[in-house]
Amino acid sequence: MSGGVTGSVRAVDAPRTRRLLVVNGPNLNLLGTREPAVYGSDTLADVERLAAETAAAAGWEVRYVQSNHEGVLIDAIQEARLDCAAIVINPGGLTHTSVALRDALSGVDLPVAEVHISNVHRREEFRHHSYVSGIATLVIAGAGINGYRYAIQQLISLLSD
Ligand code: CA2
Repeated sequence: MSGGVTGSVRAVDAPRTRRLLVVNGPNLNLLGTREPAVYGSDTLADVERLAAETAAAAGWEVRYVQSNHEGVLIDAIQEARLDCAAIVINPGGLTHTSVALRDALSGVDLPVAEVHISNVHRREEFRHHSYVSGIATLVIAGAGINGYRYAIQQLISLLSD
């Protein structure tokens, strides 16, 4: 036994990486192709470009994942624990249904920004509840794709203090 201090190697010994994971959930690959009145005309590629440019302006980088499969999103979130400092997530419809996604986000112990392109509180009742909001550091809804920009700026600001 070395008798040394034990604990979280990442938190205690490793410098925080300047990388964010940007997660987009089910059906967000369809952005810009349908329902422009609700979600605007920007595509997922536009969202990813905006995220990369916003992060780069502060000297950070982003990794993206979009999937229509809950398990793929959960795997990406778990992996982020190793080399990301925070997570920006638009969980899509899983926002309103998924305890498993919430548990994954909660389990990685990173700051989480929940983003919705539309103002979910002006929409159907079933969109008013989020399983993610209760564990999120911040929540942005109704700012269009600029919500991703604001979320990234705020997370970087929090992590730079
Ligand atoms: O406003 C948001 O960003 C949402 O997270 C989008 C989800 C919806 O279930 C949430 O209540 C609010 C839906 C994503 C589906 O996106 C589409 C985009 C274009 C066409 C069809 C679906």
